[in-house]
Amino acid sequence: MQERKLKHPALAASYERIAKLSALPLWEIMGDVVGDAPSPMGVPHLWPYAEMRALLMEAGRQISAAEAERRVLALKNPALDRPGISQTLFAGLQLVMPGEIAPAHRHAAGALRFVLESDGGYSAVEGERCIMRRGDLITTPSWTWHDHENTGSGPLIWLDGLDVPIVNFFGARFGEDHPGDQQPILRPDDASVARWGSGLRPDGQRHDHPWSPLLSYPYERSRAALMACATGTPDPRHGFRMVYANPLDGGHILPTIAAFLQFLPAGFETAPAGRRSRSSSSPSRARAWPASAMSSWPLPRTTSSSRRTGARSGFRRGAMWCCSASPTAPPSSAWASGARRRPRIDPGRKAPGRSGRRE
Ligand code: 1HN
Repeated sequence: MQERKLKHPALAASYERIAKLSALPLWEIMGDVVGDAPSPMGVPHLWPYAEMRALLMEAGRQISAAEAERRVLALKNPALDRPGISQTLFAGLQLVMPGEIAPAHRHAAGALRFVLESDGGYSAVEGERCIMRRGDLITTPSWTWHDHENTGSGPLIWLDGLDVPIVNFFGARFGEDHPGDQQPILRPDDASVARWGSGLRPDGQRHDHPWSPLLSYPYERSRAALMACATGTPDPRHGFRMVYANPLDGGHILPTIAAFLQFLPAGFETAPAGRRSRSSSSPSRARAWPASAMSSWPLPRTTSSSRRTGARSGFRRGAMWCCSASPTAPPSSAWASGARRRPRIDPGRKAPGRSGRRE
């Protein structure tokens, strides 16, 4: 109160007494409380994949997945004082080397994985392996057991997106380790895709959760859908964009995180985000895009950069990014900070039907 210019300086003495009771006169600070425009604290930023990947691979030589628990390079928005690409969204690049397991745990934070490199591997979520192929989107809803394994011969790398900042804002940071390095597998691989991902649903089965029952959105299908729908004039700001949807209600994949698959044809330049289409009159944006501009695959992007120029950026491709919506309910059990991990390796334990793992 003291530093700011008061609207009613004559009331300063009262303000002092109000402050002594740890209270504030709202009429002096109304603009700060309700504001007249959104004021995100993050700034647009680009993390170059080639350089990030080199450091991730270096970490792969320095620390094992088991030792790290999660070998993740967490992205930090330069304008924020903690990990997170925005006020509401954590993102990181995760590496699992051939034969490695990232051990099973669960936590209040929900997650998505967008697979960048895979030669074989999966993320097991609540008793089901979601096979990780390049471009696949996999979710880990709040409080579901999850562990990852690289069953291939090359690095397994993906982009993690978590609602950690939202969960922490609500003081709901819970987590728990599974007693084994891997959880028991209860259903066939990619069971959620068979059960919920074909326009049918298992008759008589309910899905009483605030997230999509689909845990995996295989890229082969998503890309085919996007390309089939990418006809006519692209949206001036988003290009051709589709929402990863909950097949039951059309909602987003998770209560706190939405995901989109976006295609910007070669040469297409987006109009500034957040502004109404001044640009829709631009001839370059008003035209339909030929099939020849529709090759290549969408890549993930996590910045809020207003300019995405496929042709100039060198990857004539689309983009995917994520945003946060509303919070999830906190789970029931706690993951005490500090001394918490189970004994790391249980040598007597083996996952069913698997061998040759390095640990
Ligand atoms: C986590 O559990 C994973 O399970 C990845 O793969 C990133 C970032 C913050 C907190 C927990 C994972 C994470 C994380």
